[in-house]
Amino acid sequence: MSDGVPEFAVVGRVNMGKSAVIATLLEIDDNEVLRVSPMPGETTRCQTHRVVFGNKEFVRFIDTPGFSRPVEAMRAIRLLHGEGTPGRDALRRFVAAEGDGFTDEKRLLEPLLAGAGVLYVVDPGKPLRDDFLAEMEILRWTGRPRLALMNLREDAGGESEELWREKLGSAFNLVRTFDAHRAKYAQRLMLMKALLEIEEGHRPLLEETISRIEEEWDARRNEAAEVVREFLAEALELRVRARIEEREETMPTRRKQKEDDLKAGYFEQLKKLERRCFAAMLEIYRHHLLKVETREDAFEDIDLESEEVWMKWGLKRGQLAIFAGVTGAAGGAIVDVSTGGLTHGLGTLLGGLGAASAAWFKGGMLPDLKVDLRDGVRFSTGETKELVIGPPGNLNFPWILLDGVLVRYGRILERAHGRRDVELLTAVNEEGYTKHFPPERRKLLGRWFGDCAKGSRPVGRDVEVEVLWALEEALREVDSRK
Ligand SMILES: Nc1nc2c(ncn2[C@@H]2O[C@H](COP(=O)(O)OP(=O)(O)OP(=O)(O)O)[C@@H](O)[C@H]2O)c(=O)[nH]1
Ligand SMILES: [Mg+2]
Repeated sequence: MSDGVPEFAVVGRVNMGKSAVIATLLEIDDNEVLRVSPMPGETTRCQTHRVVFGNKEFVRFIDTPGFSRPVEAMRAIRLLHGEGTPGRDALRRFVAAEGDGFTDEKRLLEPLLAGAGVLYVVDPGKPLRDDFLAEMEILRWTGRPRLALMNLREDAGGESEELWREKLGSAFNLVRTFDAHRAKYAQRLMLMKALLEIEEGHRPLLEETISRIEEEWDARRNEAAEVVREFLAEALELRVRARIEEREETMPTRRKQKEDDLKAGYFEQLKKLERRCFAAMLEIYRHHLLKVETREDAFEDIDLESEEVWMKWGLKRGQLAIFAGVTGAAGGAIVDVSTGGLTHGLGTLLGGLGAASAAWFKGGMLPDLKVDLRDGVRFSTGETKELVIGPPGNLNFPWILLDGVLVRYGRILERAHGRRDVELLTAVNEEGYTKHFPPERRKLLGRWFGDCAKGSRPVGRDVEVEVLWALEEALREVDSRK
């Protein structure tokens, strides 16, 4: 550590999840960069992973090969040392000795002898045997600050966990739990803070690391909010047009065909916008193994009265309570017939909502949810006969879009980078978030949705910033609720 950058060597038995811990902590989901694998003995050499902000290096984590013969190694070191407790000198001689076969142990001890702190990873689901005690003993002899991490697996627990905690408590400065497959931002931050506790000598740099991590997390949320805002605006402004000839217009089947094609085209575009939004979010949060669902059929039939369709959207029907919340927000918003030819879109509905929401409150019944897309299909009044399809006339539509995004945002934040399985970014019948929005936010967004849907997204910077903040706040809530 001659250059003053704090180092921590992640050590432990083979296959304990050492590499997975680093991968999750540093958000590395690429096996080419950091190999996590069910094959024991996967990491055979020390590999350094650096935390860098700007051009400055803040802290290093060294992935090491696991202990493979700890009991024998302990004996060999004792033998080298003779009477009393071995220390760094004995360990140095052990590492320098040749021909005794303790390749893994020597490699993992090297960074510790060079001054790295110890991050000892165990799987508390494993029985605590003598060989683990030998590992702890050898690590104690290094005299380096030591943090033990219990990499709790989903199915772990029980007595052995308590036993582990007790033993680790006496041999380490600090014991923490950390599930490499499920740890989220809060746990990662906790782990960084734990390093600060054991490595007092590097306090300023580690404190700066923590605040950089926090700042970056906020910056990402801000960026994500912007992605969401642009997605919602584009989705609500989306219009798909097709020309229709006079004779087609008079033939019901032809006309129907035209409308159906238009509808399909509209949803195709909507899907594209949605996919782009999720892809951008995955990039912001550095995920490559989470894949945007193709949702081939998700939009096809948008009859929101069917439970099945709700499930397809990944949302619970309870979502709909939001309906009541937006009333009065955009009173009187009416689509200009001469511009888009859209006479019965979302904008119009926003104006005449009082009675419906009152009924919703009183009777606890569901408001009329049917999205009749044909409401949006109208002849434009210009020279060319044109069919235009715009956002579904249902007032819930933007809220459903937003909930779909928020639920998936939650799923993105939940995914640990230490996992190596490919996963689809889906939502499975989840509670949404928008119905818990405070009235002010609903009102602000409701009005903005209405404007966007009318095709008159506010140009003022103030509104855009307010909307961004509102969305950021919503994302923050997802982060703290998950
Ligand atoms: N379920 C679950 N599996 C985990 C967890 N951590 C690691 N694993 C799995 O355990 C296996 C070993 O993980 P690695 O991170 O490669 O373990 P390692 O300690 O680096 O192993 P070596 O490099 O071989 O010493 C992989 O299949 C991981 O996916 C966890 O928290 N939960
Ligand atoms: Mg490894």
